[in-house]
Amino acid sequence: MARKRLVELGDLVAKEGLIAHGRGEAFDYLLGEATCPPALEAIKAAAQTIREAKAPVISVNGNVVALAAEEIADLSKMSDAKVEINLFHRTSERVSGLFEIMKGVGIEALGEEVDDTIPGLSSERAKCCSEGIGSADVVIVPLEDGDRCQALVDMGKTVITIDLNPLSRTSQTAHITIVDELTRCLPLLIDAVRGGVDVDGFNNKENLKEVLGFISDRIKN
Ligand code: PTJ
Repeated sequence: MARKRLVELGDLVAKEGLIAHGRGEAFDYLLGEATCPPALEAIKAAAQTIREAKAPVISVNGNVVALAAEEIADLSKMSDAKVEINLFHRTSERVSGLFEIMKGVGIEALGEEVDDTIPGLSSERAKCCSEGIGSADVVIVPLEDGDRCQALVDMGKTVITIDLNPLSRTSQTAHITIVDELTRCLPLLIDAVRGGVDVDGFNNKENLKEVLGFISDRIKN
């Protein structure tokens, strides 16, 4: 995975973001550093949900911008989804630096000026934009373990996450969890949005069980 890029961006990536990356790598070893079959199903379900969304928003933090600004831009353009910067360790310097990186790949991200709040959160992640996350019907929340996913679900939004840890709070509370590495998964997700394949009856809890079964079989064999 692209550790170098996370370090290169200096303070634009939170120090905790480097720890987050290490957690991800540990799970990626367990997965065999490849997209597992249940993740391919989750990608199809996510693509269908994104295609059918009326106001989709991709929420990005420091790690996501560092690792995948271009792929996020491609997904945004392909699906007409807005991009909003939402940070746990929010500072105006980090928000404007990440905003500039997204601008460099052709995306005018939201999140610099916030005028709305996600109810029930005490962290900086509660801050959002009414024209972005505030009014979204589908929110894509990659690479985040926290209580924001449940808060977004409580607001009636459909949440899609991409997280290597199938047991994280976000993985467990999202409607669709893609257990895969962000930069490996995004090109597949973009292709799936473009391709228009539909899925019959996706069940996230069952999919997560399949991922855990996949990991367990790999460990045993
Ligand atoms: O930029 P900020 O200020 O918003 O800070 C970002 C933090 C560090 C707070 C955010 O990334 C976070 O919530 O970190 P956590 O709590 O460690 O959760 C990150 C989750 O993403 C963990 O479950 C990791 O396993 C997972 N993860 C890490 N790297 C990747 C990943 N999942 C997919 N692809 C990765 N490259």
